[in-house]
Amino acid sequence: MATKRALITGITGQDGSYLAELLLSKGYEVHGMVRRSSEEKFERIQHLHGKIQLHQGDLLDQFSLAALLNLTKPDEVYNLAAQSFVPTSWNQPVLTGEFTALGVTKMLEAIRHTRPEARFYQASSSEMFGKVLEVPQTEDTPFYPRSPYGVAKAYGHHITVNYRESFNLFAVSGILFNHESPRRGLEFVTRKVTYNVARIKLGLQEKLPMGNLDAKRDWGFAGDYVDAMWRMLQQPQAEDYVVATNETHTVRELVEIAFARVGLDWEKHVFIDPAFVRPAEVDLLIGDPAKAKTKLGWEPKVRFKELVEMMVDADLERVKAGQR
Ligand code: NAP
Ligand code: F7E
Repeated sequence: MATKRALITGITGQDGSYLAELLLSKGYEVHGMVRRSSEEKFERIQHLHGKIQLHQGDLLDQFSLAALLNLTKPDEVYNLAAQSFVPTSWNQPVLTGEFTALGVTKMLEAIRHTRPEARFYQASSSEMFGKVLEVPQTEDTPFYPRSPYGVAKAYGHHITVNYRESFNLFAVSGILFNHESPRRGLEFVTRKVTYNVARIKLGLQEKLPMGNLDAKRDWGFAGDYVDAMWRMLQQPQAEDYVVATNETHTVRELVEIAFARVGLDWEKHVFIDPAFVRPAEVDLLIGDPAKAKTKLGWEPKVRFKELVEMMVDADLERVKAGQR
């Protein structure tokens, strides 16, 4: 069988790095789109150097997308690139809309005109459910986004469905709930906690400022979730799927488990700093992945406590080695 080719936007991000590993393990030729930067670090994919092919492009530049599709001729396109941090979306709502919403249309247009046979995955988000209208959330739960990021992702979801229905593209929207790993960005709550717990344990700092400890999330492991993305593109029909663990936990539980892992009492170190409280909150997320289980044969392998402990252990090693 001919080698399959995949193009990943956002390959330098958390999910991009795990997806690239997964596709390589399946024998794919993997191409990644990267933004031009004054310093190319690409830390998350350093270990894949020589195994993947990187090309410059930007979601804001329609022609760069079409050129990349012409050059790489992918069978599958995974659109993971986005401005993905919710608080930044209140400070830079227009930029968030350009990347996270209109960027999807730019990619879909590029596919439609240059590579219509490619299968397309759009990285949609549980943030679209926001002020939830149903518990647990399924593929049929209506959206009520609570941030410019959530609004932009809702646009990305709808335009993906619209291009599937209008132009018969194989385009799917994966509605993924929070997923984390030792490669998670330091500003997201799980990694913020595990990294700072490691620093506190090693005597490098004393206190940890936090926002809303009552918020509830359905947290899974990024390595499990990229497998669901791939499975969606192997189906006979393009459909949308919720990917979640069907468990919800508070930020407080996250903090408790992380500090307990290193034998510390979180209440001696954590304080609430209003700077980390959001203008509008998503209070409760819990997804129902029944469709993914039935149709994709997908189930999460790593559960919440194991995930948090894995991240604390990894951060302890990193901080001891003087790394971030
Ligand atoms: P991430 O670590 O923040 O990575 C985002 C990626 O997008 C980075 O590679 C970044 O490149 C790239 N990017 C941003 N703007 C771009 C632009 N204009 N042109 C080209 N590339 C651009 O995000 P993640 O956690 O891996 O998430 C992957 C995707 O899934 C995102 O779309 C996110 O919104 C969505 N999602 C994530 C979760 C989650 O819990 N992780 C849940 C649901 C949906 P640089 O390295 O150059 O910044
Ligand atoms: O916040 C609360 C905060 O920033 C989780 C992105 O991947 O998942 C992610 O979005 C919760 C929120 O992720 C702090 O208020 C408390 O309720 O880790 P987060 P997020 O906003 O859920 C979705 C599915 C995506 O699609 C996004 O791209 O934790 N929280 N105290 C805090 N959050 C942060 N960041 N920092 C705090 O100090």
